[in-house]
Amino acid sequence: MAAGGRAPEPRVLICLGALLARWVAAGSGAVVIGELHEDITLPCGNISRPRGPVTWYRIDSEPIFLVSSNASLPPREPRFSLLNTSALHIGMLSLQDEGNYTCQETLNETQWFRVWLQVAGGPYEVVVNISATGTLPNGTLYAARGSHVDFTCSSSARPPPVVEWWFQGLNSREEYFGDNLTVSNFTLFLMSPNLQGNYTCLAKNTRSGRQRKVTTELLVYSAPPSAPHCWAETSSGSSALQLTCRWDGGYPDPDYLWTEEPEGLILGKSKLGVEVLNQSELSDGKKFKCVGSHIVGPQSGASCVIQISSPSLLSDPMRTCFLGGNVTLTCQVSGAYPPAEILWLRNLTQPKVPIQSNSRYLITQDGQSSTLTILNCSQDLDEGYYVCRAENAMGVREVDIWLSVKEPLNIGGIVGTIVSLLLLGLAVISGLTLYYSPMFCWKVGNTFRGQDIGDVMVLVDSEEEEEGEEEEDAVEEEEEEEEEENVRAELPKEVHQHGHIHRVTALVNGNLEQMGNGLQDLQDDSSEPQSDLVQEEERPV
Ligand SMILES: *[C@@H]1O[C@H](CO)[C@@H](O)[C@H](O)[C@H]1NC(C)=O
Ligand SMILES: *[C@@H]1O[C@H](CO)[C@@H](O)[C@H](O)[C@H]1NC(C)=O
Ligand SMILES: *[C@@H]1O[C@H](CO)[C@@H](O)[C@H](O)[C@H]1NC(C)=O
Ligand SMILES: *[C@@H]1O[C@H](CO)[C@@H](O)[C@H](O)[C@H]1NC(C)=O
Ligand SMILES: *[C@@H]1O[C@H](CO)[C@@H](O)[C@H](O)[C@H]1NC(C)=O
Ligand SMILES: *[C@@H]1O[C@H](CO)[C@@H](O)[C@H](O)[C@H]1NC(C)=O
Ligand SMILES: *[C@@H]1O[C@H](CO)[C@@H](O)[C@H](O)[C@H]1NC(C)=O
Ligand SMILES: *[C@@H]1O[C@H](CO)[C@@H](O)[C@H](O)[C@H]1NC(C)=O
Ligand SMILES: *[C@@H]1O[C@H](CO)[C@@H](O)[C@H](O)[C@H]1NC(C)=O
Ligand SMILES: *[C@@H]1O[C@H](CO)[C@@H](O)[C@H](O)[C@H]1NC(C)=O
Ligand SMILES: *[C@@H]1O[C@H](CO)[C@@H](O)[C@H](O)[C@H]1NC(C)=O
Ligand SMILES: *[C@H]1O[C@H](CO)[C@@H](O)[C@H](O)[C@H]1NC(C)=O
Repeated sequence: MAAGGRAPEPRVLICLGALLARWVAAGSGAVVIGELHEDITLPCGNISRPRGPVTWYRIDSEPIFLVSSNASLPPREPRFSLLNTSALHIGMLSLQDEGNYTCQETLNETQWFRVWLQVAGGPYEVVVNISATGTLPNGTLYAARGSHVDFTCSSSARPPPVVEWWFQGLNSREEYFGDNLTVSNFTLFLMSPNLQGNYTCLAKNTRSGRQRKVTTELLVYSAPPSAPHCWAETSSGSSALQLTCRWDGGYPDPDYLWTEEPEGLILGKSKLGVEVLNQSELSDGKKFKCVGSHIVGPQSGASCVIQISSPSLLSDPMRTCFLGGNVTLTCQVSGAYPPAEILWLRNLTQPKVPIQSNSRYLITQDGQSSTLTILNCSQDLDEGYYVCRAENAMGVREVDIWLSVKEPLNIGGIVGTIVSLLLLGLAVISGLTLYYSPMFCWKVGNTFRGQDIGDVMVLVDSEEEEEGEEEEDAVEEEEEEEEEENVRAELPKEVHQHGHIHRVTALVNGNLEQMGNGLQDLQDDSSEPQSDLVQEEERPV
């Protein structure tokens, strides 16, 4: 078939060659871009008038006949055909089809039209590699905050494609990422939350304008910056204990695991970090550990431990109030975890009802220390037992405090102080004299005793009303306690008490604390402040 068709070629081609030279010099001609493996149609000029006979050639080193409107000349290959009697249609473009083509139209005179066919391919597969920290189960990538991430993107195309990266963060417009990227690889150092978003690698065929892109979502995760902290609290309205663990500041939220120590018994695993234990699961001194784990945090997680314990109470066993005065009872809770609720109760007609702050009572609490101030003490109403009660999920403790109400003494604190100071001076002098000349002093002492000062009352009172007013009947000691460093003023007053005769000795060195202890020694057999562990009742003298 080809032999018949190609017979006229040499002749035609000679003049074709001459025409081409002219025509190429003129520089006219259209460019048509075809897509690899697809069909393409090359027009023979852009004339819309009725066409004359048309013949198509390919211009290589020498022109090659392709197809003609003369039906007696068969096309070179079945891929070539004439469309609308003038245009060249090529099926299944291959790279070899790229080149210059020309069509010859014969009317009154022969016309030539040149077409430059360019073949474009791709971009084909876009290969993206983001060297992030890891991949989530759903395929999303994540990187740790502060880490550095490499982005590479490659694709192939004919001609070689332009490859560029685009970035879209949350609620922001897509931006060209790094507008100086001549290469498709780049690295982001120090990933930060605002770099979280969708990264798109776009490969573009410069010839065909075809694009292909791959979008990858990259999350920027960060572990909480500080250690977790945990605490226990009594659930409101119930006796259950709520354990809470917080490890904030990370993204996403961490997971929490509560275990009972030291066995490591698992209580629960959650995103909330809260576990509720009912009272049957609790015992004094038990330890619980919370381990927070974060996807980009330390491998072993971060933990905190709490130990629950029942309250202990510390309080003065007894207090005294002047009639019409005020007195403050203090109750100190220690060792309670979770913190105890502290209540004051009056062991009288309504033993179960807690005392509320009102015009007569003032309750203040500072941390685990509570004070009850009784205003305007009255003997009938206020004297008696007060109960301080501390309760947490681990247990309840109570301590009784005895309040006695007394008539106020008439001597003011200033007078007392002055007298005390005078006596102190006197005592020092006496002491010195005694030291240097005991005999002389003995005489002086006798003289002194002879004088009528029996009704001088020594008070070391004033600042601490509760101790001062008790010394009158309480500061009594056996006379000869040599090791005591206190300087004493001996008073000749003899007091009958408990059926014994005591010499009243007033301590005048101002050591109130020591004196206070001495007082208590005498008042009762217990010199310690009463604690909840001391079960026996303190009774007033
Ligand atoms: C078609 O081609 C044949 C063979 O080359 C030729 O003899 C004939 O004259 C042509 N017809 C026209 C109309 O050009
Ligand atoms: C072929 O001709 C028809 C009618 O003349 C026209 O509609 C069509 O667009 C033409 N096709 C090409 C490829 O030029
Ligand atoms: C096609 O012709 C143009 C000039 O018009 C030339 O620059 C180009 O290289 C030619 N293409 C081929 C494949 O020969
Ligand atoms: C071609 O010839 C026809 C008559 O045969 C004439 O009418 C027409 O103008 C001519 N065209 C050109 C471009 O010379
Ligand atoms: C991605 O890049 C990293 C290093 O840059 C390399 O270790 C890894 O094998 C690459 N992954 C793929 C799928 O090419
Ligand atoms: C994958 O999971 C992460 C975390 O659960 C989520 O933030 C992200 O939106 C998910 N991505 C897709 C594509 O579902
Ligand atoms: C970009 O990364 C790819 C894949 O890792 C690599 O083949 C290519 O050479 C890199 N290009 C440049 C310019 O670094
Ligand atoms: C842009 O890239 C070129 C070559 O990669 C480099 O020489 C030039 O310094 C870069 N400019 C900026 C502003 O980064
Ligand atoms: C990233 O793309 C996914 C899927 O198109 C979309 O759900 C997500 O919201 C995008 N993320 C951002 C930060 O735009
Ligand atoms: C008792 O306390 C109340 C209220 O603080 C105060 O007004 C009152 O003066 C106090 N009474 C005495 C005797 O200190
Ligand atoms: C009240 O006090 C008495 C004895 O002082 C004691 O036996 C009793 O348990 C107390 N009641 C309360 C509720 O504290
Ligand atoms: C096609 O026609 C237009 C006007 O119709 C003309 O400007 C142009 O030069 C013609 N040739 C080509 C190759 O487009």
